[in-house]
Amino acid sequence: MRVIDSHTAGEPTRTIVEGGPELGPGKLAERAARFEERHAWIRGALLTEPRGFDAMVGALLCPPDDPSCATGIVFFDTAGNLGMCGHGTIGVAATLAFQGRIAAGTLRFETPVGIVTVEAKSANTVAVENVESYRWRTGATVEVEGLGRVVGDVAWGGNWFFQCGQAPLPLVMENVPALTDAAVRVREALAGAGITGAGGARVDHIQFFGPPSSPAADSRNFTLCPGGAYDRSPCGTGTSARLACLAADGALAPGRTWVQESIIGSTYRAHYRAGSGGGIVPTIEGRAFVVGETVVHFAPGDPYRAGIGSVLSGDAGG
Ligand code: PYC
Repeated sequence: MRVIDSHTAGEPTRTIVEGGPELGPGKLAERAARFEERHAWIRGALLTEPRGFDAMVGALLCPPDDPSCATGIVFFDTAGNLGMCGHGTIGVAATLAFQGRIAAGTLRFETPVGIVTVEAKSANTVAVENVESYRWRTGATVEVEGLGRVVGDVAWGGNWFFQCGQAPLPLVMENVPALTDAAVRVREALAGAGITGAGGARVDHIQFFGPPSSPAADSRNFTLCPGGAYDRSPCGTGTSARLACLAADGALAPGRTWVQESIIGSTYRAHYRAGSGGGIVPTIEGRAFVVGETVVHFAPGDPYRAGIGSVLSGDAGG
């Protein structure tokens, strides 16, 4: 298998460019489900030690259902598939540009939750018009052990988010372990209280928001991803969900630029237009850089070929 690694605003994407699994026929969402069920070992093999680390997001390029799309993409992290991934989309666009497979201009990528439009402004700067995003629940309240009453909004931006404007601690790097611990407890409390996204979907991304460190930014965030790592980028789908909440509150006008800062200080520029389904259609712009190309080997005698702690099964040959 051959992968190309990139980072978008500090957050890594590992794109499988050769030798990925054959997912069979069906709609992209069905093929993505098959990837999650039958090829789970690939998540462990590519995204955990000894080859990876748990902040990595993988991207599997697949034939799109819609012929107007340049590619289909299944995003995944160590916990499972992601619906959409903003930083990953920017990373895939930079990767395809690096390979000379796309030129500057506008194209479409298909994801299991919808088609996104990608404008490659240069080799490294990419704007993504995301799927329609919306607030699902306002002022959801949970009792969280050690934190007390926590109030936030549940919103969709291509993944499900709980967004809390009162961070339990200042949003600085020294507090990442404590913020991670707090966010994990919020996520468990939400699940325990039956607070979900549409159709009972698990809210698997937790975000705390606070004031930015740069005067050029509007807000800073900390994002807990489903696999348990924090997002080094400002989180593209999370920023989309944030814009949906700001729009619903009348706090951000269509077309106005919102600069979202991550916990490491990297930024996305974002704006939105009205969607056709009552939500908003956000555009997120960020920068990605290719950092490496690797041929990955799976030696049959290697007990950790699917990653430390991963179960060898299916086509991993275990
Ligand atoms: O940028 O949308 C995103 C994202 C989701 C999980 C990690 N990054």
